[in-house]
Amino acid sequence: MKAILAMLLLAAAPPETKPDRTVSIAAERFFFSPSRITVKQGALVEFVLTSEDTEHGFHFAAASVNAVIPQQGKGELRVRFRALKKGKYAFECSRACGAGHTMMRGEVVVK
Ligand SMILES: [Cu+2]
Repeated sequence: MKAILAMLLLAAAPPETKPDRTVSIAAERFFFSPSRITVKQGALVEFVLTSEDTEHGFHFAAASVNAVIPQQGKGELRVRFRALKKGKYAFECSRACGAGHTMMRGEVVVK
């Protein structure tokens, strides 16, 4: 199963447009790898999130996204945004995945 979400850091990104940058992110108890992603201001970015174990969540408030990363082998979550504003934007796991769940976070840096 493949989920594609189009969303924004202020501006919507049409799903048919080819992203400027694609970043693969692995989720695993209890971290994202990489957990810090630097992107250029103005870039259309696509994250491809997969799990190395159980189901996780991907809550990225700046882009109004909160979606499920399927468990290992069950697919991926694709998330798109246009990085319009410079700054640091946090994301975190939003599915209770165990003892270290609240530590499972990262950030997007727009430069
Ligand atoms: Cu979690």
